[in-house]
Amino acid sequence: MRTRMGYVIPFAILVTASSSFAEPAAQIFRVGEGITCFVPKGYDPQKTPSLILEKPVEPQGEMASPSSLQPEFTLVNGKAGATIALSGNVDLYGGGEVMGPLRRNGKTIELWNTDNYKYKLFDQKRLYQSHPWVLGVNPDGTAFGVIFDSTWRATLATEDEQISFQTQGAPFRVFLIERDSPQSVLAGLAELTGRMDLPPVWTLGYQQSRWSYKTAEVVREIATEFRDRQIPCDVIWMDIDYMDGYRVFTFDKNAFPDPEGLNDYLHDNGFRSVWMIDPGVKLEEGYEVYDSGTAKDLWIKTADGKAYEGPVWPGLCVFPDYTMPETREWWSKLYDGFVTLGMDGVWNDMNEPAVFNDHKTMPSTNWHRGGGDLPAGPHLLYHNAYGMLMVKATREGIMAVRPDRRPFILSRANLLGGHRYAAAWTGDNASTEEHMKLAVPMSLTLGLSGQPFSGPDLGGFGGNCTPELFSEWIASGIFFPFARGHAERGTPQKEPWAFGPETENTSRIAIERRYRLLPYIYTAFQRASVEGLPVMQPVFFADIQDVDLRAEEQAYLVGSDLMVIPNWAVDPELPKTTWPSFSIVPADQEDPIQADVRIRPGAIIPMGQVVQSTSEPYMDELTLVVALDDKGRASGTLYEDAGDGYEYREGDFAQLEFTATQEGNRVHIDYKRKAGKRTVDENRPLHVELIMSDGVKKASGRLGEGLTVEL
Ligand code: MIG
Repeated sequence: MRTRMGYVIPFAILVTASSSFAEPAAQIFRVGEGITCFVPKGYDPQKTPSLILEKPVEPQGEMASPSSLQPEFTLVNGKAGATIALSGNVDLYGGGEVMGPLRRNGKTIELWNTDNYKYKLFDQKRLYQSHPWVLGVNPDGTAFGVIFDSTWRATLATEDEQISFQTQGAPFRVFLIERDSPQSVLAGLAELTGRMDLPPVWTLGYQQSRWSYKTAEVVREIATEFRDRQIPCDVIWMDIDYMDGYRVFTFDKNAFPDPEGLNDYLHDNGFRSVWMIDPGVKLEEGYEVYDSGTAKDLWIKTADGKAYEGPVWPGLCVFPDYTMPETREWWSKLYDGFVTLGMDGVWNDMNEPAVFNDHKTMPSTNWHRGGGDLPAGPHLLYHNAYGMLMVKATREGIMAVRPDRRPFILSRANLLGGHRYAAAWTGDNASTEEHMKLAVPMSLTLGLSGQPFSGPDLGGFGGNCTPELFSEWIASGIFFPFARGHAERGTPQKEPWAFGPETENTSRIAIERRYRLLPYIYTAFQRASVEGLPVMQPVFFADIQDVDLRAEEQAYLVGSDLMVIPNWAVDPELPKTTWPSFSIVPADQEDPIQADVRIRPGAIIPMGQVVQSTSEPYMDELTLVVALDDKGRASGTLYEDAGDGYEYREGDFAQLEFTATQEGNRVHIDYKRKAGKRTVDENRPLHVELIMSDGVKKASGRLGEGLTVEL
């Protein structure tokens, strides 16, 4: 450790002559490969605890070689900030859940988790989640990332000349990751903030939600409709109306008299269920959740020490103080007796926390008591971490009840690093073309900010959706990591069949395409869970030196080998090497609304069969889509395991590597196991579809035999 005061201060004084002061870090040390930690004077973990990092960092000596990127720290009236001067043409990304373009140069956002209905409020500068993180990509493809390790309310400005982060709280550390590509910077982000656990495979199927399917009977009808119409679907979602007067962990006795029976019915028909739980607890004596939390004194307090009360759906509510370990433990235990009724997943909504008032949340002066590693502090400090602490406790609760299954939690609010606990949907969008298009950079940016598992309400939440819009949205959005249709109460039905036969047909084809691609998508998730890379990736990842691709935000990649070009894309900027299109299900050729799906030259994409849900075997037959590179070679990976549970951690998985090699007029396809002990059925039928410029060459055989395609 050493200080850098000596030579940086004169510079700092020069550029900030008019403001009070800006100074370099008091301590600078290395914490990983290409990762530097900058600690300002006055940093105190008791004032700015780290909730973003997965675990404390250990100094590993001095910074390797002094970087040109040096944060300068300010502290004005107790409010800490940091700026990093940039030189050269850096393309900036990140900031998590944001409105607007993928490329963030010239943008300012506010980090203050906000219930932002139809993204209309607060000048569109704040949404439901906070990611104090910037990714910078240099013209040559080398890259850097910056974590501003603070949850205090803040503003993040990403200008061409500098990045600045201004908080309303105490000094904080800055982590700088400098590596040779944006992909390796994101791997570095995951080294600091952790990796997403591998989700159960059913969460990668299509999911149907509405606020609300109001009775168990309606839920059964929706499920039946999917099966009757042969539209694949894995999950039906239960929104707040299943509860008794919006009291969390209760059921409306008339509408949902037998939740366990409903779950059984859904399971028998190949569906899973996800049920909503909000943080606000109805203030009502005699209500078990209120009484037990009150007895233990677990509610957030006002500045003068009373339990804070604010209105949400159930009427006046109190709010669990998740900064307290005893609150998290109590909250976790509430899920016992809940998920034991057969809930497969939990949906945590309203956890900004949202309160029905002009500020959309509780006063910043409210008081959290902390405990364990967390100091006591005002809501101004903990607001942005509230959703994350809630879903952490939710996750622990579900795992305690059902340790053999992988939990699934969807959260509206979250914080950088919160992908460790929950997936994200992008809140209350509207059924507009603008929001359909905006969803691409929004989920891409979440992926570039460490959250691999996200997606919008397909078809749009608020307002009416036209048949044309729904068709375009499901056709282009079905390949997002999280693929769920949802709709606001009071809007017309938005299930795939609600718009007439043409839209139903387009929806079915789109959803079938996703199901055929599940082996590839699951492999991409597995890779994300190990390497920390996003599942949905920007097109510029395909060629990080091609600066023409840096702002492309209509087309997107899934994993590194598959590109999706929405039918509505206008002049998308594509890689200079042409990626060939391919057909996923026969019907996609006759439907112009389907997205153009392409494969990277040199890649092999594994596909399965169309099934109605992942509860059916969907990989009994394998199809390999192959595109040779200019050397006549291709390769690809398939990861498979039980699809749920943790036995894969003991080796019950198979990671297969496929290769294609051209020799004269023949292309040989081979496979070998790269890792894992799971038995692979070598008798499994194997089909190859080799995409050549003069058409698709096909061959079939058995997995164990290897195949040769004649050109
Ligand atoms: O104040 O539970 O974003 O998906 O349907 C609205 C009802 C509360 C907001 C969520 C939305 C959900 C709705 N919730």
